[in-house]
Amino acid sequence: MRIERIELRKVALPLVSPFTTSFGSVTLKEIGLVAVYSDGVVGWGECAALPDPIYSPEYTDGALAVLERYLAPRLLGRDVTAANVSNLFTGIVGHRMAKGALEMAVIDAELRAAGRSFASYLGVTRARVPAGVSVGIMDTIPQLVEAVGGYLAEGYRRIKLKIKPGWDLAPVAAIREAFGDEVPLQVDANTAYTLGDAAHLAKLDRFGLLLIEQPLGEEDLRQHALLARQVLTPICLDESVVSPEAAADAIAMRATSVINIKAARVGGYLAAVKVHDIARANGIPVWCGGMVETGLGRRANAALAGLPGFTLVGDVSASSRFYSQDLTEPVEMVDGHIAVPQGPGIGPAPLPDVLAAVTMQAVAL
Ligand code: NPG
Repeated sequence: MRIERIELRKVALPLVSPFTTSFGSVTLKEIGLVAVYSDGVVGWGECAALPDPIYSPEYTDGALAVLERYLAPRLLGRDVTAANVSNLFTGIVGHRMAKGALEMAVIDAELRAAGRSFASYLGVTRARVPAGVSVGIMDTIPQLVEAVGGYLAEGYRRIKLKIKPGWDLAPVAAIREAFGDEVPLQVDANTAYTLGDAAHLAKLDRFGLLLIEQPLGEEDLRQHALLARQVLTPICLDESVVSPEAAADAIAMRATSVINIKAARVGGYLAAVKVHDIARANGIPVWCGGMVETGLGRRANAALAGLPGFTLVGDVSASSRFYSQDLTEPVEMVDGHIAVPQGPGIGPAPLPDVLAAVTMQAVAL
């Protein structure tokens, strides 16, 4: 399809409550949006980067600048297919979230034009995926217990607790005590520890957690492999797995026995499928991570999570987990599950009124 026009927008959506991780709090999600115009259809892509470079080097304004100056010009006026978009970015180093957003918009446009769903494009036949929720660091343990109780009552099938030094053993113990050992529970440190904390992290073993996510630094693959020998709980990498190649290395080094797949982090949904395939071929279970996406990325994630290697419950939640007003029709949780969208494209487009109200800046190329 010929790419006639590309629009880049920055939108800002307030979160229902601050979301705090070991690297800071997010209260307002500033999101880069890409709209690709071709043959009478519009394809939408969402850039999952955060407003600040605290999770990865990318951030919303930086991603939009790279999209405008380097990535969009490579597609404009050309005939492209979703499958060859990433080849057109050859020579532009890094900026995977920006690249993934533009590729997502082309996938959406291509599928809308063909009247085909993203699930069918991925070969996904599951109609729904179980919903999991990521619970941020709170001021007090009673607050955390109340929040987790609320999510369990809503029907979430798995709880992930954010941890950091000083907020780890006690909150996990409190959740086990309040809700029992049967609740599928895991923790996410977002790189907050060092290998010197191995003995401390091993104290989490007694809680029967599904996994400890990204305890050490993004570049500490070798140290994760050493840590994995000192704790019984499976180690799961997130930040470290920035590409299919990084996934293959981490697996080969035994630095990880589970992988959190976030399409944005690895450069888009097609690279995410590659990570899935590598993990599956090596017997490594995967689950779908989230980046506080709007309905656009949230529905795309639900489809991705339908692939057969996604055997663990992901951070695939309802829009209401983060947004009182989503950009699209809200993603609903029914019976603890999120539907895999079956309509054309990645899912419903942004609601025009909402889009207009939350757009902070826009540029048309
Ligand atoms: O459900 O969308 C979601 C958020 C899940 O905890 C989540 N994401 O490190 O996995 C993470 C974390 C995150 C959130 C990372 C915001 C970066 C920013």
